[in-house]
Amino acid sequence: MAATELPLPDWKNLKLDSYLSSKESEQTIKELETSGDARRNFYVIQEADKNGAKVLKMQLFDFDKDGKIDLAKHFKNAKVVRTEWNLDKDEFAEVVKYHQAETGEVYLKVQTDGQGNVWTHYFKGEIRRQEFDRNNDKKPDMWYYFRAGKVYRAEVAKNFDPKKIEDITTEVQKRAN
Ligand SMILES: [Ca+2]
Ligand SMILES: [Ca+2]
Repeated sequence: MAATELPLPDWKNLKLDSYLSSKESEQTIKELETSGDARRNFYVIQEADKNGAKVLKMQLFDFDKDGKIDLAKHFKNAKVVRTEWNLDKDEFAEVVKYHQAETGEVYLKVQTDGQGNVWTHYFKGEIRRQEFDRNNDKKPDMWYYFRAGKVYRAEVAKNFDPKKIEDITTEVQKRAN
C-alpha cells in the first residue's frame, strides 16, 4: 500500500471547453487549422510573462472538429507537464496524465468512469502500480503491483477499510490469464 499523496482532478469541473472562453486578460488564443488529410482544429493559448514576452500556456485540440475540445496540453517552461483528455463525447475530461518535465514521459495517469477512480503509475514507460478507488470516496481500496507488465501482487481493502488488507494476488493473476 502506497502512502504517497495522490492527485485527484476535480472531475465535475474539468470542462476542457472552458479554456476557450476563459477571460484572463493576459492571455491570447490563436486558432489554427492544420491542413492535409488529418484536418482538425488546434488552439494555442499564450500568456504574457512579466517582461511582456508571450509564453506557451496551453494547446487545445478538437480532433473530430465537432467544436468541443478533446485534449488540453498544459505547458510549463515550454514543456508538457499535464494533459487532460475528453474522448467520450460528454462535457467532462475523464483522463488526466502527468508528465515528467524533462522527458515528457507520463509517470501518472488518473481516470474516472463516474463510479470511481484509478491511478496508474509508470516508470520509464512501464506500468508499475495501479490504485483503485471503487467506492468513489477518493481513497484507493485496491492495489495491483506490476513487473514486466504483469501483476505480481494484488491487495484489496476489505469493506473499503484500509486496515483490513487482503491478499488477492492469486485471483487477480488467474483472471488475467
Ligand atoms: Ca468525458
Ligand atoms: Ca475508495
